[in-house]
Amino acid sequence: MNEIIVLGGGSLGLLLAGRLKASGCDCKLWTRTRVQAESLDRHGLTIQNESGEREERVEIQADPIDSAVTDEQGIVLLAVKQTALTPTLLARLAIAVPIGGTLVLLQNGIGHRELIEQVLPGRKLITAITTEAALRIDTTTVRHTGKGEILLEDETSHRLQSSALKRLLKRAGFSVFLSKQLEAAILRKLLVNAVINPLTAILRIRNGELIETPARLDAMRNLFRETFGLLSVRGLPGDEEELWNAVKRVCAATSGNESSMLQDIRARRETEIDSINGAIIRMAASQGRTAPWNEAVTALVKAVH
Ligand code: KPL
Repeated sequence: MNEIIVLGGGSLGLLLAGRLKASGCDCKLWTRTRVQAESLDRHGLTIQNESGEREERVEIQADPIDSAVTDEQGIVLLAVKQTALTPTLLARLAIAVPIGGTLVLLQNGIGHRELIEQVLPGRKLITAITTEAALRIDTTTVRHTGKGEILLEDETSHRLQSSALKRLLKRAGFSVFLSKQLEAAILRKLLVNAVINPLTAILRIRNGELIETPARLDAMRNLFRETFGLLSVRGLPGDEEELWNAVKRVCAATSGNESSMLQDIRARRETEIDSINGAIIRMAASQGRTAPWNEAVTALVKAVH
């Protein structure tokens, strides 16, 4: 039996750990601070439904990452942003997760897998993507603001781990799929995040408000066009019009949500701008091109912070 651990007490971490625990899974949470682990031990973890009217409370074992450790069978879901993958955290993870252990990478953007491969050699890495939406209300409470999907990389050598995790996540109520084409899904999610996140953060609006006026749609279309062009050279499959409609559909489907970047700005946390639009700017440079729209939104997100 694999031990399931969620690293990160942010919105996604609390949601995953809370739902897994509520479904009977023997799941633990590793937090970055001792204070959060103590309040989870004291108050339990509360999951609210979309409107916040109904809530469910679970008891969960929470340990600060500083004193955490698992064995080779452990499956650790890294539910922290790329910005949290600091040398200190990675050094702690190298102690907490032995060679042979499994790490599931749930970060937005690109570039984190290469970093983890380098500093945590010998661990089984499963890249994952999720479109679940959640909002952290406080250190022990999360609201599930939108139902999405979880895609887990289907790699033959880690199939036992990904299938076990898929089964547990499904039992916890998530829609989970194993995918051999994760690279395409990663680039598609990067496109969505590169367009919606910085614009909603700069304008301080909900996702649905981005498609409400022609001027906002115009800015969105320009940023989309530039990003789509660069990502297609990198291997993003799909037709421009089809993907443009898909980005607008995400705004409509998550219309009441604040993007994670806007949530970070409001909470005065570091944003993921460098791993999303920054990654696009670096991709442009590697193609011998520039990315003026991505450069502008990157500068503005940093300026409004
Ligand atoms: O992934 C998201 C995010 O906020 O990071 C979207 C899809 C934009 C939903 O808010």
